[in-house]
Amino acid sequence: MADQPNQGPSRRQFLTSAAALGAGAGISAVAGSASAATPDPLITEVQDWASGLGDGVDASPYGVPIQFEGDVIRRNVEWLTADTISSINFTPIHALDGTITPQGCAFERHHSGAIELKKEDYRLMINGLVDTPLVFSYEDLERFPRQNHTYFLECAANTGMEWAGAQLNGAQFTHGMIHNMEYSGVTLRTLLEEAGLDAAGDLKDKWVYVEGADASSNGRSIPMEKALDDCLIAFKANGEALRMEHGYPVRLVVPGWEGNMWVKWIRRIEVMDGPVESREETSKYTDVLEDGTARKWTWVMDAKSIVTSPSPQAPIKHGHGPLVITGLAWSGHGKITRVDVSKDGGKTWETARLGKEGEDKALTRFYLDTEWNGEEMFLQSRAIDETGYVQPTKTQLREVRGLNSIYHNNCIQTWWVKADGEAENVEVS
Ligand SMILES: Nc1nc2c(c(=O)[nH]1)N[C@H]1C(S)=C(S)[C@@H](COP(=O)(O)O)O[C@H]1N2
Ligand SMILES: [Mo]
Repeated sequence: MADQPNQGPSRRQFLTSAAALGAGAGISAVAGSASAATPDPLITEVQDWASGLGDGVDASPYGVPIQFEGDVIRRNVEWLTADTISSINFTPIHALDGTITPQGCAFERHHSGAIELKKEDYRLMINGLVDTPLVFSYEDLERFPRQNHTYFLECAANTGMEWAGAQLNGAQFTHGMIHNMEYSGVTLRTLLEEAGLDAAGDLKDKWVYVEGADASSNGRSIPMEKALDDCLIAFKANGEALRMEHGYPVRLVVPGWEGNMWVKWIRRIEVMDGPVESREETSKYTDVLEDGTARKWTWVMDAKSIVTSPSPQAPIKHGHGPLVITGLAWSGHGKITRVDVSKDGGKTWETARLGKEGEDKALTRFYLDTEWNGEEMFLQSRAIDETGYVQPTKTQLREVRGLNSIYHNNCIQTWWVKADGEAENVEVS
């Protein structure tokens, strides 16, 4: 990883000159629109908020973002689905920074709506090829040793509308079927071992079938190796109870694997001799290739990245000079080790700075601290993970997959940033 390659002399120079001009005038002087000779009333005059009292501590039960951030919300695309019950909305990734997605704006995907399930009414059953079939209450689950892990969840359909051409104008819509949370829960291994796996015999070819308590049940088969590796039965996300829409009170976490397998309101885990081949792993969540045959068991989300700002919903509004280009990268195969950014549609690349070291199967924030003087850019980012895998171009992906796919589109995205700072979703060839 390159260490701050773009914190060059120009930025330091800017900071020094801003200080010399005096507070307040400095920032706008950089944009070339004001000088120290024009006093800024926000600096020179006492403001309302400093001459009276603010609000008292809030008597309402739970805090919400300040009103000025009211547009940082999940949004849906109305024409995408017939109704909002079996539907999806999108995380406002264009407006977030860092890596953690607050639950309140983390995208939701339901096949039969989000259900209200009380902790007291919650049961989790483990049956099938185990020594002792068990039923756990929520309180039972809380008595097993817990762990904390941060993982991304990406719906396999993320970017699925972009196969045939540039379609949706905004990172929220092209790449917003993703969130990244810190989960607290019990490992699936702990619970399977509690039920006893001896009855299953040789575990090598065994599977678990997991299903939810909602009407869709969203049943999926997971190979035993993954079930025993890093899956979590999670109760909390980002420190607090799961929101209803994310599976309250308990959901399955399947790190690095497609979001569909992260069963919400999880009610049953059956140890089996083979996969069920359920709807969600046959007619859905398989990838039809050019010749009409379908890839199945495409569980892992390959390395991918997106520039979140500037982007169509986050145009450049300030003047020329310093510009922070930022975005997110992730890989279901492990850690992100490098992210490159191109301003010319992939002809030349610069290595971005990672906000912090890449984490296993979690979002990584990248920054390219640069200068922009109104020139057009064809902005792209490309992620590289610890296996050495490099995120493919759209052309490379189409060569292998054709145009019949919906799921697992991890191609490089292009934003055309124009002279006025506005950005548009485009394809470059
Ligand atoms: N029980 C149940 N689990 C489910 C689903 C569902 O409809 N029912 N949807 C799946 C799909 S397709 C995805 S992408 C993720 C979405 O999780 P989220 O709503 O927390 O973002 O949940 C998965 N788990
Ligand atoms: Mo999904």
